[in-house]
Amino acid sequence: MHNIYQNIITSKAKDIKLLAVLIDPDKMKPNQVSNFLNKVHQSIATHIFVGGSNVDDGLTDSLVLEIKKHTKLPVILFPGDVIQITDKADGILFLSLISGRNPDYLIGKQVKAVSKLTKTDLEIIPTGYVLIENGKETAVQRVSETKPIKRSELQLIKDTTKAGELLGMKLIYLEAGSGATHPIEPYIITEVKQQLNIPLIVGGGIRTKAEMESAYKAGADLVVIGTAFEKDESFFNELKNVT
Ligand code: 1GP
Repeated sequence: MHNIYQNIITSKAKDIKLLAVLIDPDKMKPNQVSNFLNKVHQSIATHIFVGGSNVDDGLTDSLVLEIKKHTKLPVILFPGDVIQITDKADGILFLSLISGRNPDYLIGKQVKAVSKLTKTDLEIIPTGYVLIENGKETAVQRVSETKPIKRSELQLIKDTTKAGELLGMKLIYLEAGSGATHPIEPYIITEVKQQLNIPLIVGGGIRTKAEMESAYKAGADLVVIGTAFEKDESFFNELKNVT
């Protein structure tokens, strides 16, 4: 029995902020995992997300197996495609790209995933995935062939995230895209947060502790950071767990 979602809900209720470190199987080799996770464990990170937009078949499975050997943190798949599903993880964000209008990423890939998912013990967490433009084309945009919502379309962003909640999704993920030039603006996070009851994940382009904290302050319950750690592992020093 997993309790990943319940723990997120409990943390939200207690206003304990969560941090997921995103590992892209395309960018990390199994022999780098142990060293990387040592740094993760000294930081305030609470979750490991694993996923990417362009990952070859089989890579995720072997990488997650290695990650699980070295951590007790929950390992959650954040898959860009059905081939990234592996039973070696603890859970999966079962994403629907609700900001886009590509039926494949709204429901098609989810249907294809079912035969794999039902053979696993993964905790499946339905997640409304909302891509917001950040000034340059991101991998999600390219791969999914969808348009992000413009930052200026605040009402559309709010209505899209609320529609996800009303459809029964358990999390909303506000995404600027991996390596985004700038993170989602705090006022957007706040506006979205104010009308949501479910937990809010924010990621994409967060490179400093200040940006992370401003996302939390604006209302993010869980922040996701990938590129900043890939580029410079000393960033973990800024996020040391001092307790
Ligand atoms: C990408 O939100 C995640 O899907 C993390 O983005 O790699 O820019 O931290 P970064």
